[in-house]
Amino acid sequence: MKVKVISILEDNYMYLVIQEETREAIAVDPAVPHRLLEIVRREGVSLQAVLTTHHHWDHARGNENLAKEIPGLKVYGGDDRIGALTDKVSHAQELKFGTINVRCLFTPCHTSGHMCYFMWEDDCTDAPAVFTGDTLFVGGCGRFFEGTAEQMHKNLTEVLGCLPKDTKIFCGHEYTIKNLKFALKVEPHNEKVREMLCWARARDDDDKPTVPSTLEEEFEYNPFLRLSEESVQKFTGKTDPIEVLRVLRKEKDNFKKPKERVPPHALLALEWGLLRP
Ligand code: GBP
Ligand code: ZN
Repeated sequence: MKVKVISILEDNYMYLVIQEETREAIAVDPAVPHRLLEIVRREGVSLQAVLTTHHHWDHARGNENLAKEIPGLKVYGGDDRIGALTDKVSHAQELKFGTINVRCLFTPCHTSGHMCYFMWEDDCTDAPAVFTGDTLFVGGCGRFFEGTAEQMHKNLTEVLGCLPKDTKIFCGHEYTIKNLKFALKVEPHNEKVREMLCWARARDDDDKPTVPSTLEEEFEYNPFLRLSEESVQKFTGKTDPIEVLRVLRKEKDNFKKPKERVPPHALLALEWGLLRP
């Protein structure tokens, strides 16, 4: 099972999962269909199905056009607001595409019908993968547009947090640098956060994605998965994990990169070459 990471729009990802022997493929959140079809053609694969994590336009808006282009295409999702939906799925439902298995994981909160998709291949020792849409990001989590801290807590601890530690995380957006800057504010002494931020900046310089990470890695630097850590509790002033999560999300909603204020005399010194930028 090969996963092609395709960067689209401002900071979204869509994915093409390829079954290498049969050359069959599944798309996740193909919001820019012509780019997907170009890659489908180039790879010489046949598209079997679309999995949609949630109804937001930057994830689901490609479905109608794809369905027109490929008659009979199956479009899976957990929300009636998803365009061209043919098969509504529910929690723990399993789908099979050749040797690829998909377990649908209901993760309501970012939207009330959000689904994540856990995938593994028969007779294959590769690590499994999970497509987390806007529920879990590398270093962060999605906004609570249509749900509560209680729901997100369940999503992060019971649904996603219990997957095998080596599960590869493929999320819906490239927010890693922003997320880790916030993570560093929460845990200024967490060396893993610093290391990861440095790595994410280097990836960005090379125009390379930071996905996939693994669940094991996320537990080391993602504050939203570290609700019982003393440092995270201290930052939020709470100890109950749901309250810790509620405060973390509120803080992240209001988190902006502080403007760099260069005092006027420093600007002059910079201009005269007396200071290094
Ligand atoms: C940024 O950080 O880049 N522009 C800001 C915030 C997912 S996209 C962008 C933002 O709010 N992104 C959403 C999110 O959950 N971010 C996590 C975080 O900020 O920590 N979306 O495109 C968003 O879901 C959308 C589309 C939203 C349609 C509502 C509707 Br309706
Ligand atoms: Zn969204």
